Amino acid sequence: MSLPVLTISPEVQTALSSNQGIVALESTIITHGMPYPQNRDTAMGVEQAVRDSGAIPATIAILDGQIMVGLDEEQLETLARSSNAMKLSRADLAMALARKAMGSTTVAATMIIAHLAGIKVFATGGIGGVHQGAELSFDVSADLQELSRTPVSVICAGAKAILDIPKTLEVLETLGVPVLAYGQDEVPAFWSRSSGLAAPLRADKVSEIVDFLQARDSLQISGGVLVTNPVPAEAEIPQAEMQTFIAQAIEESQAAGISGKAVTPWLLGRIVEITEGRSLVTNQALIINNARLAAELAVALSQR
Ligand code: PSU
Ligand code: MN
Repeated sequence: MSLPVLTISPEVQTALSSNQGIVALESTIITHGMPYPQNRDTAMGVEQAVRDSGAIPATIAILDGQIMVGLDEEQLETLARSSNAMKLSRADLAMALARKAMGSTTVAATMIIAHLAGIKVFATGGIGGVHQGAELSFDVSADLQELSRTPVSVICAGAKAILDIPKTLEVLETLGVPVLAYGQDEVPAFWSRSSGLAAPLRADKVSEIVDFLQARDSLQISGGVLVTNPVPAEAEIPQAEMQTFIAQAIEESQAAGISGKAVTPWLLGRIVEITEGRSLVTNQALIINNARLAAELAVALSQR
């Protein structure tokens, strides 16, 4: 048995050995979450936001079967332009290595690699969860299981409102995953600040999250933590407005027979079209907002 060799960029390597704050970033949002060139611009903007807040970004992806932890600009461009990257989760991550393929990592796969690299904080847009109609389709993202087992703190803007948020919260509770809302009582709903659902836990300051993580460690409770950070007010699309767009997209996806891994990318793409790009602007704003909070957390953790 040998560990898969990680190709860690020089910058991330230096940050690891000098105990600087590092923020892992996923790549499925680049290959399957946004169109080109907004995907590239967002990825670069997110990296910049991490730097501006004093941490080092580590975007994770598979290139030619190599696990990359930290991408340079050219590698990011290659990924952003690609149309054949595999969307990788826990189940298929190893196949991209075996085939020496190009692949992007979902929340689940990014957590696995971040943990292998020794990175404790990860920023994304929204996690996968329980899909609407899951009682028939059984479509529940592998992200939820991963949160229960892999010790990485994931900063997101809540579960995407294309999901069944109450069921997603129930499954997270069953799996023992703490869900914190940052600065408010409600769990945010990705494009919207409110979901109408009370968050199980709340934190108002980064230091409170650090205290919570340290208390968990002292109890030897392993697994991930989900911090949900509401989209900035000026960029949000209110839930009532979003609901009609989402319902239309889901209805169309069912009529078109979309299933499996294709569901999330298809819905996100269709919602960008239906909202004439407005959802994309919101998506960019929320992920940058999450990158900032993640960087603050990574820096605070490295200082304790
Ligand atoms: N949030 C976004 N865009 C995305 C995703 C989340 O705004 O592309 C991706 C994440 O990588 C997440 C994945 O892990 O969708 C979930 O896919 P699935 O539902 O197939 O597990
Ligand atoms: Mn699924």
